[in-house]
Amino acid sequence: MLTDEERYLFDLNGYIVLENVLTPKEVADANAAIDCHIDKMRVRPPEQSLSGESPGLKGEFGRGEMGGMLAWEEPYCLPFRHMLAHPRIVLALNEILGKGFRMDHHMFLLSMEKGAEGHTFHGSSGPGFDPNQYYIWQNGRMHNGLTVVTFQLTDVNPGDGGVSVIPGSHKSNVACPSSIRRYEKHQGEIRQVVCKAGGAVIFTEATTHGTLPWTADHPRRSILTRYTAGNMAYVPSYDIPEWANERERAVMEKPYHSRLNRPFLEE
Ligand SMILES: O=C(O)CCC(=O)C(=O)O
Repeated sequence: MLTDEERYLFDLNGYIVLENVLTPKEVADANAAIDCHIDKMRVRPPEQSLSGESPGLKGEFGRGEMGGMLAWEEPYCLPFRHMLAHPRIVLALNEILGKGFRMDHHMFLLSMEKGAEGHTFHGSSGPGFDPNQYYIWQNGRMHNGLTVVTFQLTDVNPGDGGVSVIPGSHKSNVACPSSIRRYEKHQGEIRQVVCKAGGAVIFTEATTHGTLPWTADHPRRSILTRYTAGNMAYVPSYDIPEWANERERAVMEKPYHSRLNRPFLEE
């Protein structure tokens, strides 16, 4: 369950920030594991730029990306497996997505050094209905499609850049104009999501969101996992890896109806 404040803010804005989800040691362990695998990081080349050549989003180089951490050798995988089905995240997703929610896209690290480019704004709010990415309030509860959980492994302070949203846009009925998606007009409507290391940002993909170029001296390190409701898949589903324990298996189940003995986590 969300707290009353979290439910109100998620419904109002299309995202919430949970503080202190990870302990400082858990953050340090995750960062140390990344440091040990840093050779696997791939910086997006210019031909795969995400800035759309927008002057406000352009950078000197692309963002860094790295996947596969759930399958790293022990102990390096452990901080990430802990994030996958973290009790606090389970509580929140049981309400946002419903019990039996599943990991849809694999977990990955999004890293940005000072000067890294941003990402044009996108999301599935209006005017058509996107059956994979939506926000609906019906029968006294919310229903969401694809939903992102981002653990911050370094501080995201005001003005640093990083993930940014148009609050309330998950309920918009009108397509977001290109000038706003490209951060060329009405920049004041865009809110950079501030969050200390160890906190987690949860947003529905229906919310118009993007990335502002990174300006801080310290790198951005965010662990992104996209979850969806237990009956749904955005990307083709994958086989459950052998290393998964019962808890991890529950969030990696294939998509099917919850009535068919689908496992679910309480917290
Ligand atoms: O900077 C972020 O965390 C947002 C990234 C994003 O929206 C994307 O990769 O599609």
